[in-house]
Amino acid sequence: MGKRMAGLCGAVILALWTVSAWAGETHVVITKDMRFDPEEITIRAGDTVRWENHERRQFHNVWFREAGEDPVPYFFPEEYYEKTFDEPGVYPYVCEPHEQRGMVGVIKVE
Ligand SMILES: [Cu+2]
Repeated sequence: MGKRMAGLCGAVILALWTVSAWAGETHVVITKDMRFDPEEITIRAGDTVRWENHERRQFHNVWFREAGEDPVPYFFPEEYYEKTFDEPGVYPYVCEPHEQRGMVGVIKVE
């Protein structure tokens, strides 16, 4: 392999690594029967969580109240909400209308 070829390979590998490091993974949390499944999930910084509504009729939302955020709009059956976590930490959240029924969860970001 010539020097130029080796340099090109290195550039391609670096580019692929950069893209994959930047993209992160998407983790699914299902809302069904008035609970988050799983209730606790550990992800890496840069990953995304997608809450999918698998109910037949019931809407839900997620509210990171302790982080001082506003509740997100309700998502209905077959809809979802996505949020990317860039900073390591522990992020508890609730479903605003169903917190009293125990619909709570936590995202741990490493
Ligand atoms: Cu709910």
